[in-house]
Amino acid sequence: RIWAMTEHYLFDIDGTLTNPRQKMSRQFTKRFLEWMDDKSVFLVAGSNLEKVSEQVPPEVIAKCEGVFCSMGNQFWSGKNLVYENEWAPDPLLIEALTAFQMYTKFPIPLKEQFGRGEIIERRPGMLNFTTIGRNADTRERERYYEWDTKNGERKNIVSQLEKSFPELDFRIGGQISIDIQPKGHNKSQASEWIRKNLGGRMIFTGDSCHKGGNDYDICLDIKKHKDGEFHQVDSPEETLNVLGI
Ligand code: M1P
Repeated sequence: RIWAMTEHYLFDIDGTLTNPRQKMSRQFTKRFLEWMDDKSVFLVAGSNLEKVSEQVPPEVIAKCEGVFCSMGNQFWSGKNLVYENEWAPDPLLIEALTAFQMYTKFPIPLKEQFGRGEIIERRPGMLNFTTIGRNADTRERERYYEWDTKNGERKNIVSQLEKSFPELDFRIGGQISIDIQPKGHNKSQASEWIRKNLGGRMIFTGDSCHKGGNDYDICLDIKKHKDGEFHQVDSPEETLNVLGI
């Protein structure tokens, strides 16, 4: 089926098909599943397959032609692992990230200082870093996001790290974290793979298409090759509007 398609729809997940780190809503799932009939659909996630499977219902994943995970560093077609990139981060990077976490100015109440989970999540070909811990709940995520928007912690961390590690890409993806990977190993790996292996037009939808966002590189790649279009959205509801459903 996939080979006969001339148009491929590519979607980011958090903030595009679901609210950040939440499950796809029932209403969204129903409308999206109907729309997917006879379309070639790919997911292009910043997070790993485990998280994608927590958020996206199995019936939606089953209807996709493929799932690019971990910023396009791993690609699944059904149960087949098509490719996976490996990367061993420099210990100096880990040290630098640990220091940023120690000196964060984000106010965390004393009683909440433990149990927020790891600050560095290693994924195939990349890592994800957050000063507040990956287990932060929705309320804390929102509190951090608001604080970070005003205080620019993540932007500041990125600009310092870019100077020390010019061989790496640092992208602000969701509400609390930064995706880090070797230069070029970003979401544009998905559009490159489709171009090389399938051809046709690509229509990408994501919530972080601005410069520095983790959807930026795939948008730039499609623009450069003039083989598709992209849509910046701010919520799953806006995605439905873009699709006209
Ligand atoms: O898909 C967008 C981002 O979602 C999460 O970001 P955050 O935890 O900051 O909201 C992460 O999985 C991140 O890797 C991903 O890019």
